[in-house]
Amino acid sequence: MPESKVPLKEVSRDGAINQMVQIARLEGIPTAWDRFQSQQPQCKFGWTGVCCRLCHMGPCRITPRASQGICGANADTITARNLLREIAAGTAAHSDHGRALAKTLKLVSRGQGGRYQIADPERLREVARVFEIKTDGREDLAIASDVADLFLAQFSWSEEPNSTLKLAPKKRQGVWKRLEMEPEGVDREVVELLHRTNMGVDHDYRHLILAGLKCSVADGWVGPMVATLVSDILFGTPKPVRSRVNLGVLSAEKVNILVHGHEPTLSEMLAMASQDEELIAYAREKGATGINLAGICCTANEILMRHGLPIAGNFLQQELAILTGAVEMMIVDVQCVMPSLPQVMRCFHTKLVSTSDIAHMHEVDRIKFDVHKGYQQACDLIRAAIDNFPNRDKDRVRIPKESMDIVAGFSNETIFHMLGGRFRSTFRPLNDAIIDGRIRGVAAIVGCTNPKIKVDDSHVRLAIELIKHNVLVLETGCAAIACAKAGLLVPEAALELAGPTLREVCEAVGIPPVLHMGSCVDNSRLLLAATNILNEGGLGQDLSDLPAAGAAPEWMSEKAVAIGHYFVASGLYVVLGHPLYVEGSENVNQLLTKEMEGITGGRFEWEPDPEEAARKMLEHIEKKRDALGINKKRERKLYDMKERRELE
Ligand code: CUV
Ligand code: SF4
Repeated sequence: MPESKVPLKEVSRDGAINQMVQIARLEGIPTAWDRFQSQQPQCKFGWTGVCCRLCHMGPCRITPRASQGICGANADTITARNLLREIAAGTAAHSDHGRALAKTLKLVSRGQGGRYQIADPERLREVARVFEIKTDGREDLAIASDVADLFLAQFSWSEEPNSTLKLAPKKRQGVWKRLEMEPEGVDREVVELLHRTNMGVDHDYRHLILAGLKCSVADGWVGPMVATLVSDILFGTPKPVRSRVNLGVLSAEKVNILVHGHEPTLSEMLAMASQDEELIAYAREKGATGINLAGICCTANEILMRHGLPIAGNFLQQELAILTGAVEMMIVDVQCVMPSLPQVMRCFHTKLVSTSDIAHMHEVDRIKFDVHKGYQQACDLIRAAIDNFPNRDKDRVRIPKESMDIVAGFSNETIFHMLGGRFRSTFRPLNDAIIDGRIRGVAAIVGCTNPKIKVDDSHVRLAIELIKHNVLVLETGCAAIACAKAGLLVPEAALELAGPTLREVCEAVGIPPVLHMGSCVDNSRLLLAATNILNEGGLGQDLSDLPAAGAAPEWMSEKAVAIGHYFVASGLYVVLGHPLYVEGSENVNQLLTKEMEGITGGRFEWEPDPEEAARKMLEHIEKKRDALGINKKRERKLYDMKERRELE
């Protein structure tokens, strides 16, 4: 169990965060770090996963003098069951997001989508073809209707494994079949986990963990996959865009509106409405110079990728954004929205509006979002935000100066295009670079920020260490925002930090060494990127053969638990910056961190030190390179690697 250290002054490597936390303390407005402190010491039983309250004979906990709960469940059963419930919750969250988008696509196909339309017909047809939906001679809307039906059918039970699994490499599909790990509907898998973990059902920790992995496959390869594909169809497939990131993007003169949460549906309309001439004129009437729409967390990533709109911050900056005193309105929907926001809001003029039927906050305004009226609702919200501008107390505005350039929007389609150059779309140059060792491998850094860790610090140090050793880094979610704030997502600056051969490749193609691939649901893009590399040839048959590794150094969400599991179920090596709540069971811990490699080909590792995490990921990557035989011809280079390590 790691010690929870309480950072007081330097809670983050980001100066904007430190500055705002100090201001909050001076003004007596509590933030996550203060509450973190008042939670110390955090419950040891919770930390190690051995507290059970699955039935009302309990709550029970495993202690040196009580090795079983009242029903006889031991530490293995209890930690495994608790873990499964986290996976189920994370999967449920992602899948609701995917389903909401598929429903919107269905409405659009019926002509009931209001201002929503098929923004990327080419992507629609490409997706339809993958799923053997007829496209020739058919209207976009007819195709969209079939695609939406197919996607909506992925959630409920079907007799067949989920259709979207076929996006995975053939060999991996075979592994899932052999392990009986093919999901048959996302809802079904979530329900089954809840059933299995109900008092008195599944008690074998191995059997439980494998079920958890099956559900996680329904997460990664189904729910978020649907979310990403439909977002691309409805809102456009991301292309590289330049923008800015950090609290400094807030404007002292403009009406600041923040979107925060996850579903991109309403934020798309807000992005459109924020350009409306009439509304901009209205903002001027109220004394502002314009409208500044920016984002927090994953909604931010969505509007950044597709509209180049700025990002105000990642997860732990949500309270701090309001604390700048410059935010007229924060519009939230679902997931990662802290319940503390109304309390911070009340200290300022900021209006908080919740927009999801399933996410209310006490005494907070809400609207009932309606796809059909989406654009009108967006206009109304912006108007209300403008009306709030005169209430801003200019003397209490303190916007940190920090803001950084960022290039984002690296969808697979874009990477194909950039790598292939003018003549054809292909991943070949990337594979060649990996095979000849100029790029050692590919690493994904994903996930949240967490007050247990100096905010952003592990993300940034891990990324720097990896690119220094010629590993191409792919990022999503708050990890991408963290590295963006540190300047790693601008080609120029970051290339200085990259190893010489990675730099050479990136310069030739014109990409940064750290690629922003989107929001958390876009971790599906990471799975597809890995699959594309594999399909390009020369690097094995299965995802577990790839010189690749994943990490979530500062994660906090149950969604991250599900994500970690689907990476492992896909055969990948995943390093978490702090362990899952399983350390109370030696067996479960061993299964996840050691034995799993012999089952799915992937496994977990817990490693709080980012440089050490990088070293372990590199070691894994070199191990895979050795197994592929691509290190043989390069004895000299391999020797250099070893030599370098010895020197360190
Ligand atoms: Ni969905 S899940 S804190 S916003 S990455 Fe950010 Fe990303 Fe974690 Fe949440
Ligand atoms: Fe205790 Fe067993 Fe009930 Fe859990 S399920 S609370 S261990 S009696």
